[in-house]
Amino acid sequence: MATRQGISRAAVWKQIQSLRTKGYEIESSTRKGYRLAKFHDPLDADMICEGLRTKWLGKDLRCFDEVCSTNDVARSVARECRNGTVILAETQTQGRGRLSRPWASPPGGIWMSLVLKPKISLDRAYRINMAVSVAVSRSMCALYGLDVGIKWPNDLLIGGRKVCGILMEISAEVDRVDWAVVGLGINANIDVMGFSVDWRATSLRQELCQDVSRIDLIQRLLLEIEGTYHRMHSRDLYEEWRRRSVTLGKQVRITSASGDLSGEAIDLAEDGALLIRAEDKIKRVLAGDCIHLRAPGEA
Ligand code: BT5
Repeated sequence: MATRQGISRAAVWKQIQSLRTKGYEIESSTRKGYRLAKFHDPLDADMICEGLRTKWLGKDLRCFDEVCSTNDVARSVARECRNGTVILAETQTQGRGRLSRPWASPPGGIWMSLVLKPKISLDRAYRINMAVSVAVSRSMCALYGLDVGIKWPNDLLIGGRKVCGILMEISAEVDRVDWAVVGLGINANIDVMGFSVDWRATSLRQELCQDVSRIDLIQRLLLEIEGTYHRMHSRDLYEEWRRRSVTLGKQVRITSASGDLSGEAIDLAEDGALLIRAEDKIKRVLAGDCIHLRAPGEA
């Protein structure tokens, strides 16, 4: 190794030590050299930035070992940081979903928040959610050939199980958005066996029976999000979002502040609303929790 690199054996050893401190398990054997013992995929900002092909998203990218919530870290810097700043953490002690529900964030996942500063009014902000969910679905399909559907309003499912949740938090003036923090929780290389069965969760590890490179996935995600973000107001993006929906056509129950509503999800409107046929009336729902009900006979 030393000869090939044209450096001393001591220099090789020093590099190996530095990789070990980053968590790589490297075996050494006299005369044979070194061997990577186990696939390891650290969240390393330099490694992510090296192959990142975006123009602005992730140009300021900060990785932490442990935080309360990457959304909290992102919110605390949102005002002064540049558009497209990305916060990542190996684990979160208080990861959260909507309505402050807990979000399990063990090591191996991708717990990531983006600070975005779009020049849009608050009533167009749902388009950010659309852009991000389409980008996640596309990335996973392109990298792993997985069919990842969008469950209204903010989940990504594989075979009916949740692989990713999105939490968007916004600060706005009357007429414009100051910043939006978009938190993505992606179950990448984690075991979901210990999660409550009611969550109907899955992970990329579970679906693919192997671990993925989080670095490749993060780079791909950021590139796709930058692309869909620029097209967020296009008809095109809305149509793709609608096409990737797994809620359309399903019997659903929506729980929201205004009560429960059950019926058939018959359409998704351009403003992000879900249209439900219930008792022969069409109702529009803009926000709420959605449960896909199983049709009789469905597994
Ligand atoms: C969401 O909320 O799906 C949004 C989750 C966003 C998490 C990211 S991680 C990075 C950033 N920092 C944060 O603190 N948050 C964001 P919601 O639709 O409310 O779903 C929450 C529900 O999903 C919980 O009540 C559980 O039922 C379930 N759940 C919790 N952890 C899960 C996990 N890892 N995978 C799948 N389901 C989970």
